Amino acid sequence: MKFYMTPGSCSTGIHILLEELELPFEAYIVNLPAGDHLKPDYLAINPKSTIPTLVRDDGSALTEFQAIAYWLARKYPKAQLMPGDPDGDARVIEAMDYVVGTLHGQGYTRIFTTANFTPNETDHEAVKTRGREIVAQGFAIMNDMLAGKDYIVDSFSIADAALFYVEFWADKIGIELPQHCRAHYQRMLARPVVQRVLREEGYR
Ligand SMILES: N[C@@H](CCC(=O)N[C@@H](CS)C(=O)NCC(=O)O)C(=O)O
Repeated sequence: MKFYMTPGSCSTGIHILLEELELPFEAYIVNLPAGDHLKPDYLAINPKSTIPTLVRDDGSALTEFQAIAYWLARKYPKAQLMPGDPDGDARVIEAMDYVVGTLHGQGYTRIFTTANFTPNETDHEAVKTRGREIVAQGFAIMNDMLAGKDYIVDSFSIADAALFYVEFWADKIGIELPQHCRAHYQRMLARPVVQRVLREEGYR
């Protein structure tokens, strides 16, 4: 498989899942600041110009974090990256979608790509502030979900890989994590695969 990724981005969550599954893959770094994702070669693979993209062994490209994570969990069920019962699986998808769609998609994007939300530079601070509010509310919700648990459901799942990358971003830009998210982040950092992935991405 070919994995298109950017170090320290949302693709880190998929990178963790690929390595948890011990799958062979070739990693291709897409340099977002340099605009690699907008070049014709990459658009031919993923016309949405986003990372992550996973090109499977049959040559087909899969995009969107949740779809890639779900496909990996279903395709390689032995690793139990989802509970495997309808209720448990729905809880995993519920949490993962909230993290990717809301914390990342509505919160962090306002902080990282502020200019996409307003043409007026004078509004930038207000957009960033709103982003931080959405992220803070998101972590408060995830914090309640984690109370009394090591992971989002009973054991490590694809949703934890999603939560990890937004916690990692919080760490990098100085957003304080609430208690259970902080413990979850530390628990994730203690996983050998997470340590290896961060090393490979140039962070350790
Ligand atoms: N909904 C997409 C969002 C992915 C996304 O926004 N990735 C960012 C990097 S973390 C990106 O590709 N940004 C470049 C762009 O949107 O053009 C997914 O779940 O994969």
